[in-house]
Amino acid sequence: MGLRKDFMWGGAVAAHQIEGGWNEGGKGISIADVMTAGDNVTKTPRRITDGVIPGENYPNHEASDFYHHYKEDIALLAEMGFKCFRTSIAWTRIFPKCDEAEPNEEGLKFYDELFDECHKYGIEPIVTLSHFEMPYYMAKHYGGFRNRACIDFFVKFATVCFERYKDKVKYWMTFNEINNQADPNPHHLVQEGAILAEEGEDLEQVMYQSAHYELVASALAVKAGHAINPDFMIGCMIAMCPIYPYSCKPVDVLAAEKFMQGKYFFTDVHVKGKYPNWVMRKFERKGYNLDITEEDLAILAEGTVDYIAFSYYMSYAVEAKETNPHYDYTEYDYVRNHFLKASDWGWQIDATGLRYAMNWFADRFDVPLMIVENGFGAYDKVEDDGTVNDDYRVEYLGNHIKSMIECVEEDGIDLLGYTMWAPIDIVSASTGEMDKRYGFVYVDKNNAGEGTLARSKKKSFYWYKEVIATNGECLK
Ligand code: BGP
Repeated sequence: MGLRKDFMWGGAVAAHQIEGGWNEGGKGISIADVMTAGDNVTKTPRRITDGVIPGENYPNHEASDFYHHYKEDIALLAEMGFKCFRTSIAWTRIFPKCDEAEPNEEGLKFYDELFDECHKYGIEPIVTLSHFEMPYYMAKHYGGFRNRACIDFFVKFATVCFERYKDKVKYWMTFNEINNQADPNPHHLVQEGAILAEEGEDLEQVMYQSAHYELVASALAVKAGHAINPDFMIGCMIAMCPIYPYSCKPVDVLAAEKFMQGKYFFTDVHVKGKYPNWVMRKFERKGYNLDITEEDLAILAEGTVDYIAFSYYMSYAVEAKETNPHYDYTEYDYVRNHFLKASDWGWQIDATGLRYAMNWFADRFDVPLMIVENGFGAYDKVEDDGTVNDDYRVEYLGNHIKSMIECVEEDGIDLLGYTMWAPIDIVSASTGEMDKRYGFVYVDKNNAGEGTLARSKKKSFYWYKEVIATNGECLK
């Protein structure tokens, strides 16, 4: 009973949200570097600009300045007893444009030093290859992943990383939250790597085509990685927000199931190596003529992943609509679940949903799971004495970790680790805010970019240290 002795406790971040140093060390511009800051209070969304425009506020340019603070930050994680640390390799540090013949040595060296710093404390680095930070040049010049040419750029980037870090990194993920684009809105399409659709194009069709190329790129990377080091564990990374039926009316139950299929078929392709039948039927019904070759399908079958990594923040609910006879998930709107409270950003808090989601995965896929994101974005208040009493964060994380432990103890689910999001305050991916804070470590910087960048420990810092030290037993 209990979690395995070598359970990987840790935290997760992404390069573009924490590093800063956007134009240092030979780094190229990524798509995150052309996204402005949004604001939850005024409901201002992030904008994607045409290149870097002087005078705009681009929060990822400096972010939490981990590029210059990483030694101090890793020491803080070590003090909490971290066993692992998940981050991404900024693609544009390695290939600033995407199509260069040779990688940028200075970028490779930065991650050598970062991974060495982790190992110094016995912290295992866990690496995402593509986390919402595709080269901007690739988006502009090639059209991002809607262009088959980008498969080769990704596989080359992945291969360079696998070869360089084969003795320093064992756990990898290919594309972060690849299934976010299943909601084919422009923001997600840009983050996942298909640059904006042209006027009049069918967004959903663009999404399926670029998602297919990403899935092929992922499968090729898995094959390349296993050839370089057979001990590598290479996973997919899925954004898991379970979708509940709004009522027990059979049509609502079916609507929720069809919605789950629509959002999570990416997992079928990654783990089982093939598309479910409904996907092909849908392409026929919608008249989508996609570039999916027999060779691609063979690659998908060969490049299956070793584990499922997933993020979990919230759950949704959906109600059937008479106007949607095909139960097409893109035509539904989420409905409010009145049994749940929500964060200040409207994310519905549901620790039980984590157990539901893990059982859903475990029933369908015979590979281990890893929770690689789970956290509570909140406004923190710094008291006069400098402390941050973030009991709400402890409550959120504690309830989710308890649910996770039940999955292992009662449901027998094979779980490799838990990396909460995000141990140090960083820039929010969806809103570009600094004030949407997740950390155990406070970073003195606000939405306008003002602050000293000084780090300080919140109350939750000491709580998580105890959770790790007792392997979760202190929560029982
Ligand atoms: C996931 C992303 C992360 C992260 C997290 C929290 O979707 O993988 O990059 O940011 O969500 O979201 P946000 O930062 O928008 O609060």
